[in-house]
Amino acid sequence: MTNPMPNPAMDAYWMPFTANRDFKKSPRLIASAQGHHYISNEGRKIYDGFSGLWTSGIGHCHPKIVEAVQAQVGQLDLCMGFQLGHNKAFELAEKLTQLAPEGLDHCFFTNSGSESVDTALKIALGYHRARGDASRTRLIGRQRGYHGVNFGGISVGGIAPNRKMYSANLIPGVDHLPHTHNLEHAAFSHGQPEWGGHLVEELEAMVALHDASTIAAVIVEPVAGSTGILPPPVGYLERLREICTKHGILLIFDEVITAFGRIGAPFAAQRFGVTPDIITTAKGLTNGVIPMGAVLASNAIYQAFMQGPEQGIELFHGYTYSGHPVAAAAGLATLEVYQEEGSFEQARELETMFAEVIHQFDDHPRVIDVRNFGLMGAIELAPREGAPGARGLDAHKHCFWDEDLVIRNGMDILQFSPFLNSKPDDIQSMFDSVRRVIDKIA
Ligand code: PXG
Ligand code: PLP
Repeated sequence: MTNPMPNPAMDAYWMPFTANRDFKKSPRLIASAQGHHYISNEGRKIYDGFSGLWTSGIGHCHPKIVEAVQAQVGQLDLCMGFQLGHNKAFELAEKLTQLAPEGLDHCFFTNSGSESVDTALKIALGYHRARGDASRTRLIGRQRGYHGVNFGGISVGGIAPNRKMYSANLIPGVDHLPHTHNLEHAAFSHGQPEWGGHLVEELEAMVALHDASTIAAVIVEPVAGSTGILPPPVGYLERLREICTKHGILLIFDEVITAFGRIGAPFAAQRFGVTPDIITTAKGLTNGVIPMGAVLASNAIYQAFMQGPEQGIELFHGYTYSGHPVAAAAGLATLEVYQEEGSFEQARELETMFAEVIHQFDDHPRVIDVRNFGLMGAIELAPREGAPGARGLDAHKHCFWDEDLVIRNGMDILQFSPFLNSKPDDIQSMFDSVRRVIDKIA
């Protein structure tokens, strides 16, 4: 135990995606972090089973990233990013496109996954228009998809509570493919389910209904994350690529979670051998240290915009902090560490052990499904009668208070995002803790 840090006044801060009133009664506050642990305000050392929020795959306060950020902030804190630039943003774009699947040669910087998604949707719409194909305006997402919280992202997203307050104001002309989760046919699948590949054919039905000439893009998470880990059924992504190519529809992979080693490769696109036209990223780009996102686009897309008078702005879009120097420095240091430490390979090696340990819950009486891919895993608990989500939140709280462990719950789905460089023993003891907790909570 280290010295306790007093808790602050709680009232003013409106917390994101949090039960504010419940939280403030018994706050779970973090004072510092190092490597694989948090230190709570009361001085407990707590294992982080979620790598931040899918963000910090190589651990907290990695010395190389900390040093790069400290040096940068004293050298160039900010430079105007519109009509002015600085080396590190260009260097990071180069490095990132080298890491990306072949053909994704251009990089637009944002500050978050939500901004990456809205940027990608705008680029997709703009691309068709720039090519004189302006009737391609329809966007297709997927049920249960999470694409951040901005208006574009919630429109193509498929999570009801994120949408319902704004249902009259979502962007028009959006359809949703069916999600791929099925307890009857695919519960307890190890990795990619055998069942469900046929669901992608719904896209052909949408093309038949609307005509391909009206459809701009399809956006999916290669492995759906936030909704509770839904790996793509065998053959699904390959067929999705085929249908999109056949009909001139752009394919966007939202890789905010799946990029940077989370599934044992730089990008999910490479792991699955399916190359989209656009990839959105954030989170692991800087190991979560400084907010930053990036949209990677194919050369064909970039070139479609590079027309007209050379002094004209080609894309009327950008954020004050696009390519921020401190974020870029963090990104460069992070990519270097991934390479030096072999983080993506480390993750790939851990995934078999992770799968074995998480599937030890398959026969637990309170568990209705266990899903995994790479270092993404979910244990779905049976909901309590009349109180959906209560059992999951209880599990999160008991892990925190009784087991010194942070896990995440989305309703009754417990989610795990272990560090890329986890020690196998730590993964085992995390699940020992989880078992004690779900054995004892009602
Ligand atoms: N797209 C995807 C696929 C994401 O997972 C976003 C966009 C939005 O990123 P920002 O940086 O705007 O939050 C995300 C973010 C969870 C959880 O519990 C997942 C996310 C965010 C918060 C919680 O799984 N993903
Ligand atoms: N609102 C106002 C009044 C602004 O001036 C700006 C940017 O200049 C924004 C919103 C957008 O902010 P950001 O570029 O950080 O997304």
